[in-house]
Amino acid sequence: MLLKKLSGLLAVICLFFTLSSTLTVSAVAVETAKAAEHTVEIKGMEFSPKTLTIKAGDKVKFINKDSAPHTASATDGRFESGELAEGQSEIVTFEKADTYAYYCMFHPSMSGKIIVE
Ligand SMILES: [Cu+2]
Repeated sequence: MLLKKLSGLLAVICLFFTLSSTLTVSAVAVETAKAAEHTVEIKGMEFSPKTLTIKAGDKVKFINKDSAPHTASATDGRFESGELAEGQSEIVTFEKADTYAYYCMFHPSMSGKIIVE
């Protein structure tokens, strides 16, 4: 009788540990799959960092910290921030691995690159 009770308790404990380890594993998987968000500052008529390497699916936030308006515009048109006044930002998601060159429409000598791996 006692043995029966004990084995029942043991089964419950085993089930608990199985469930909790499963939950832990899935939580880690979700964490890893979560896309990262990076920031490119537009400051002093430059994109910083000028070259940024990210993973496919990651987001990049372009934020203008100059008093002059700027844009982050892909040279081939694949993304476009639109005009960003001081303090404004635009978030772009990069789904496909490739190299994306961009510049500022108002100041074409300002250029940068996003490398998506
Ligand atoms: Cu500009």
